[in-house]
Amino acid sequence: MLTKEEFNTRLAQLINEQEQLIRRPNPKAAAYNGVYDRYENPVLTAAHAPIIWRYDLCHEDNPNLMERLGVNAVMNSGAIYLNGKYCLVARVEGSDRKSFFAVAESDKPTEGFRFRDYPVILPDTCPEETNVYDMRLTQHEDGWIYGVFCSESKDTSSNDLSAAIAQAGIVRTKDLTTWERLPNLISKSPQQRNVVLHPEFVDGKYAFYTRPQDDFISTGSGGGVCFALCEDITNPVLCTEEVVISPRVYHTLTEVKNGAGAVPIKTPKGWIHIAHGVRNTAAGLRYVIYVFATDLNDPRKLIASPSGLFIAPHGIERVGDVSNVAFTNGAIVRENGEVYIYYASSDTRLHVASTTIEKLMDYTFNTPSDALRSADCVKQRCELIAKNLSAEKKI
Ligand code: M1P
Repeated sequence: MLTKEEFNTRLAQLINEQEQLIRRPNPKAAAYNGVYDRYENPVLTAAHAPIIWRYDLCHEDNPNLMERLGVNAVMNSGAIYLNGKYCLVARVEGSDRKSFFAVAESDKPTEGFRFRDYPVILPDTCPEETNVYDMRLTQHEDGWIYGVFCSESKDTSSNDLSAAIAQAGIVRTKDLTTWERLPNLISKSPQQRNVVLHPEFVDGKYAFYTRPQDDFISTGSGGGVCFALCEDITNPVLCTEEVVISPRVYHTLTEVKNGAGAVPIKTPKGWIHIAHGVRNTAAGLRYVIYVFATDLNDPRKLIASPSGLFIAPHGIERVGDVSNVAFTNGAIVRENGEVYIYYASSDTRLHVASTTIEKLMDYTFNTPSDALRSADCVKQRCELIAKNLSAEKKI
């Protein structure tokens, strides 16, 4: 048992260590690919979770200053620039495995993120809901900020204890403080995850990117990232077929599944989507981030598919609770064209990569598409080599 004095000293140490963590500078990492910059440190980790969320600070009740409610991971975050702050709505996973949402904000896009005192209090309208995670934040042209997230419940029709049902939950807010819960999205698919609301009306209707799936983990007959419309967001029933806009393709990084990530970014040449693709390996599923673009006037129409992965987990990012995962569900675009992509590694911590609209467009529209066969990929690469060698002769 700690004396009151020891208790206070230890607590002061905890507070000081966390302050240093939050205030530590986050320099750009040295690696270069011309597309984006990575940063040396994650922007949010479990250690950023406020001490008041985890410890009982009353010496009488907690004389050993024990952590009572641990936090296991901070990851997949929705992102928005609001009232002069970079705001992240992070997925915080308690050590009890239940996730919840919490707002962390900073004046800077790449460092200094600090959680608000309380997590997000979602209206508890779904008694069967066991877990919530991965909120996408859409600043919609109707004036609301929508949060679309995975609402997970036990599948009571199955004898399998781990059988679950994923649905798309919907909330809306103006300030990230007060949240109104709307009904879950109704689609023809038995399961939905990675659902994103498009920021503009399409044909006068709300538009969703969906990811139909037959099973909680396996997409089964689900063909990829889809697009569908909805008349009334307060009664969110999809009123058009879900059409595949970014398909799963054999022997590519989307073979097993894929899913929409950040809210699509509007550029002069099209909507740029930063999504995730999943392939299987002997070491389990590998999640990477990839990019595609759809038509400005018809976001159902795929207009660019740069080949290969955009962000893969690097170094320490490859290890965590679910290793070999890079996953994004939030990006912030500033008026000056800066873009900050918040991505999580291995379901454990959150990082940022920075780029610009100009570079994103260059990457999206000038990177060749996947040639789909080794022989054709070699041809593609030889063309590049030949071009470079002939340019070298001219220099
Ligand atoms: O564990 C990796 C990711 O798995 C899920 O993504 P998907 O539905 O595409 O398999 C999500 O649960 C996500 O939270 C998680 O990071």
